[in-house]
Amino acid sequence: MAHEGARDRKDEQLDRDRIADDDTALTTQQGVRVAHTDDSLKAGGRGPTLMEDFHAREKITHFDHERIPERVVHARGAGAYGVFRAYDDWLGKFTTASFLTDPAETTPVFVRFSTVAGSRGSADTPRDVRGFATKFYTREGNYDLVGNNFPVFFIQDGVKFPDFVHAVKPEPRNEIPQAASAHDTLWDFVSLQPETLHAIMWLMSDRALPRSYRMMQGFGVHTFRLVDAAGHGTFVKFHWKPLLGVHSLVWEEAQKVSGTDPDFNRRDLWEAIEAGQFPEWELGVQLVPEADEFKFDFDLLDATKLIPEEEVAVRPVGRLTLNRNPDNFFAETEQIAFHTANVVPGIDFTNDPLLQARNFSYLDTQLIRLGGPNFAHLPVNRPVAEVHNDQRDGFSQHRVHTSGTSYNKNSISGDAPTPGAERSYRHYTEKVEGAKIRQRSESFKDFYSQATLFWNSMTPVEAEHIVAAFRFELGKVTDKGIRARVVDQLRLVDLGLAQRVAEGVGVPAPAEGAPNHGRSSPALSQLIAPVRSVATRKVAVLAADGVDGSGLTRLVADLRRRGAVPEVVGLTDGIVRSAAGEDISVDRALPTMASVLYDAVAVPGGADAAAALGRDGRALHFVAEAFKHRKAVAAFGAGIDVLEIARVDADRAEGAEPVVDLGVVTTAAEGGEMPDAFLDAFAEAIADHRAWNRPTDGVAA
Ligand code: HDE
Repeated sequence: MAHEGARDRKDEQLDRDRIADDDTALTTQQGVRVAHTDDSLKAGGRGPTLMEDFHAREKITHFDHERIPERVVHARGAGAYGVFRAYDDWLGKFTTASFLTDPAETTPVFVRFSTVAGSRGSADTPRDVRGFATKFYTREGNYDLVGNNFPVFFIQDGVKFPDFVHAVKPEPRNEIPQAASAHDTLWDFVSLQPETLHAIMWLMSDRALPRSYRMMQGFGVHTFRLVDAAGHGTFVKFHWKPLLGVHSLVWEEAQKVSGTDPDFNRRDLWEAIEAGQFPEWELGVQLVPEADEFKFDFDLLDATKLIPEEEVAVRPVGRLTLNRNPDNFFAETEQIAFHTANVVPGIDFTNDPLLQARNFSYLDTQLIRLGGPNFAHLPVNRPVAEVHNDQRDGFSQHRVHTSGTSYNKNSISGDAPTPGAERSYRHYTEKVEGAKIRQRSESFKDFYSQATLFWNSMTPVEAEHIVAAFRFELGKVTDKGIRARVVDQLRLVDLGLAQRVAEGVGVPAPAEGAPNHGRSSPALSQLIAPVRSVATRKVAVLAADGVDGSGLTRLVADLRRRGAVPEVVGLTDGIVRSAAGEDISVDRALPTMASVLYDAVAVPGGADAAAALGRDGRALHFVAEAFKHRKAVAAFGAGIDVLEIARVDADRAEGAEPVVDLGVVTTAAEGGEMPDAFLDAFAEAIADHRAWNRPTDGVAA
């Protein structure tokens, strides 16, 4: 569904394939109208079914063939269309790719977000990397930036990818556990393959539990190359920065969300776009002149390394806005085919061995997934640029080529389609030499420094979460020898980390580790300089009969005005009657919801309502759980009593003057008496995302 004024070129192109079935007659695939589809054709009411029932056979046969292989990794995803626009022509000095340099150009895009390990029907919130794949339908052909929400990967050479994926996927004998890394094979692999450690630090961090696809960064991971008009190259790393900031769930919450709403991230993306709250990211670049290729203490071709932003700043170059949900999940989100080798003039590869393997794998995988070489004809994959070549035939050929030739050179068709036209893609001319050798470069062999850099850059809360994650994951590993080997590796990242993890998983704590280099990169922390915003945050406003209606209405209106998404959660569905006798519609019934599906909770005043909520175990659990997960909690008037019963342990207001303590915001005033400062303070607490200074019993870690 489109929500923005002008339609882009891709949207218009899709009109050719959109089929609306409203007000139509039921037909077979051949267009023959079907009279009746509830009974098969039989010899007598209770007799055998007849072969000649072409409708039943066609219907069932098609159904039998509805499934295609799911992606071998990144099987579960959600996607949306949008647009990309460059801010200015600043990058024009480095690349000829006009979609990155012409601010007058609007480039349609499709973005697919995904988890990696789980199968298509798994939940959205396991501890996992998230895919962030963008197809730019540029005027010069499709450009795919197939990235992740971590800037580094687990392995350095693509030939190890099948090993890594087999290790992280469910165990081969019983296919347990689904969508989880907490099992023996993954950690066995990690303990034996230390190049994984840097990405493993990210995987144990809050980055692996995004609150929303709209609130995570994206990274191209590899070093790519921009190429200017004269053919000169510049190394580039691509970054996506969400305008809403980077925010995560806490682990217990993520686990519970897997049950209460397995579609949590998918739904969130869909609903935000339907509501016109279009998610946005800035595209940023880190540029490195070729002359500086060897200036770093790591190799730019090593995808387990990042360039610290403090060393090379990220320059914003444009903005991505997702503004349209797909019409059909299968046709679009499932059938979209990304490929790292889909590049356009001005963008090229480097010799990163992981990238080189990907340039083979993505085309190969589509052949089995989409059943043949013509998947580029599928509506979602079709470029908006013109396509002409001599490739012919194959399963599901959609094009009716009218040319009398399908080879080059030819004299019959005027040598068309003709290679070498203006703006043809020309590979970057790189001089290479070397012996044919199966060997890892020495420059790739520091596996620990950047894992340490990441660890050193965490705030105490983030570090605590990492320790808890290691303890959880290794705690699920049945082989104690594997646990010990992982701890032994962590010793080389940071001794304190290794000791804290060891203590939790019943293996001897190491006494000595490698010296910590002491360097940090504040940009790696989510909490040092967070983007604070109330926009799109979901707030549960608990209500029961006798609620302070004017206070509730004021609170809800105020949250909406600030861009938040308040929902009145009643003990049952329908309406609640306020103390003054007005009817207030309930948006959600408590038994269908859980605090883990909200960013904050508010308990309005009204003595009878507060008494009813205070007697309801679910309502009390809702409030207590939100408090435990360090979310913003507000109460006014008699609503404060509910906090008391739910054992929300923070100072509470006794008069109208608002009190803010540990992210708990209260005022004793109700209705029109409620001070604006109370509403302001609640909004501030929500914008904080969590009250990190609130003590917890370890559950929020
Ligand atoms: Fe992928 N990856 N990958 N990957 N990857 C696939 O392609 C592969 C890697 C990423 O939403 C597959 O169409 C190899 C890094 C995303 O459709 C497959 C290697 C990064 C998606 C494949 C890597 C990614 C995929 C499975 C090591 C981050 C989902 C289905 C050499 C920069 C795209 C498919 C979507 C999907 C192979 C490593 C990101 C099998 C061989 C590094 C976001 O081709």
